[in-house]
Amino acid sequence: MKNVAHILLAIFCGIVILSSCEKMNDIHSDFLKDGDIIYAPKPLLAHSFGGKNRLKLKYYLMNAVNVNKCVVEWNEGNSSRSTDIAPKLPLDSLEIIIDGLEEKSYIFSIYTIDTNGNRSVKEQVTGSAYDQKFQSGLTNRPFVTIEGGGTTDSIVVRWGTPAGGHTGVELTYNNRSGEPVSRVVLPEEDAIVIRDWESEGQMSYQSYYVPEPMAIDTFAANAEQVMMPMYIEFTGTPVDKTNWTIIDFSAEEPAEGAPNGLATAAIDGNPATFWHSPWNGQQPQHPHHITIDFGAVVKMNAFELTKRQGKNDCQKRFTVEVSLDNVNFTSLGTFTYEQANASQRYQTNSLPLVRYLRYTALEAYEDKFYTHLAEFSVEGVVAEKIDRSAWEVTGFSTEEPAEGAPNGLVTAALDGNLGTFWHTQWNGGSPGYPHYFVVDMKQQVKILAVECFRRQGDNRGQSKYKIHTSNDGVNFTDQGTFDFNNQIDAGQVASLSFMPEARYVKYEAIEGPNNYAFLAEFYVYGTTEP
Ligand SMILES: [Ca+2]
Ligand SMILES: [Ca+2]
Repeated sequence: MKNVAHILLAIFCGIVILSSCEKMNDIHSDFLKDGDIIYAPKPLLAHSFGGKNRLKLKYYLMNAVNVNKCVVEWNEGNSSRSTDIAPKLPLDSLEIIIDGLEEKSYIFSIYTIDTNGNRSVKEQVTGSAYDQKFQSGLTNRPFVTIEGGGTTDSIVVRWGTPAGGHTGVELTYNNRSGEPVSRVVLPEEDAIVIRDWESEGQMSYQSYYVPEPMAIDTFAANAEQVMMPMYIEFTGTPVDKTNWTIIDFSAEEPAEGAPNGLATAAIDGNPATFWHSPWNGQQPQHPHHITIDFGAVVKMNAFELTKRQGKNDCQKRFTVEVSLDNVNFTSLGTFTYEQANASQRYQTNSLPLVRYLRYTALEAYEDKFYTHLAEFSVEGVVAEKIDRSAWEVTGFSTEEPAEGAPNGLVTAALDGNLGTFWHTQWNGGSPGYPHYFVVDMKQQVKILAVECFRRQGDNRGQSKYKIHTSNDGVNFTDQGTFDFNNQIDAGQVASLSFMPEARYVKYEAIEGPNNYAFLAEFYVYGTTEP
């Protein structure tokens, strides 16, 4: 648009200049009354638009009576092209494509010829044609991540900052019916949501560029491939709120008569009661927040808000952040509530494992300073901490009871006592990584997560581990590699993307600052319901 505006402005200026030129031409004509040389109207405001082995020249003609040809010369006059034209009066814009050009810059001379054979003065313009040299410098817009994949319906593909001249990324992948799908990510978008994809299929992506802002051709970087995540059917159900507690809130207002107004009224399961931020006396502005402790770890696939009944000045924009430790929160995004809806459900783009959830109202309808909310609800699967009493250790790399059993034994990582730990051998030999143990849980568990505690107060242990699962104790499937912060005592929960159903779990420490590994406690979270 900007360029169009520029050109229009240029034409306008051109016309102004031209009008004064016309007067000059009149004087000129007087001089040439006896007719030595008569010039045809000169091409004006010539522009070049680059392309692939070609370019487009655009120019204007004013009052070009009798003009019927345009000639373009380049390569110092060694190449030329003549075109028949019939310019409209009084002003016309004309275009000519010059093709068959090798990749370089050119100087073009453009002139017209009229029906009497009079030529115009030449207009010069520079332009470039592009080919392999430009093409070979192109790289794809950086692909950052694919998030999600355990949900029934969506993943988010994120993209880095595009290089100059980028016009979009084209994605192609198959949907679950095996049909090819093509999507475009525009330069101003940094993420795209995909809702139907073939499990572990290939996605091909290719970035497009123009060599100059108004180029007539687009060039593509070489296509690259990335594997799409597994598609997993995940059916969450409404999570029971009986054990939920509000552990933090910005403020509440019981002036209408508690429980109304209290933060707890937003999770009491009763749509008729509501949390309300203060309005009686103090009138704090947005944001307003509540933090909920589910009292359990939940694999969450959706959440739902119910507005205060019968009110139109409800929440308009809000954020939801989730956490496993009430310290580190991850944002699920900023959402909009449709004013007309009594309640509204939002599906998450990934399946976060959540113990603590912070809801923050950012803005209300009708520009109200306050917020109110009847209910916050969640859908997902509650991950129970699997009972370890029947567990049996069926294998391990090494263990080291030299500090006095049970310390050092694998079973010390499963005894519920943070003071005891499994330790790999250090007495009479200190084998290096990897170190592992295998437990038989004695039942089928759909595993959602594991939780590990380091040997308390000791930062010399492993910093990375893998989880493998098996149904027969022989054939194991790699469920991923996880970072482990060996600087903290607190439990660290790692979510398993693919939610395997398994009886055997293998913990494998793969990296650390020393040869040995140790672990105070190891828990599995999941569900044993079919
Ligand atoms: Ca309520
Ligand atoms: Ca222990």
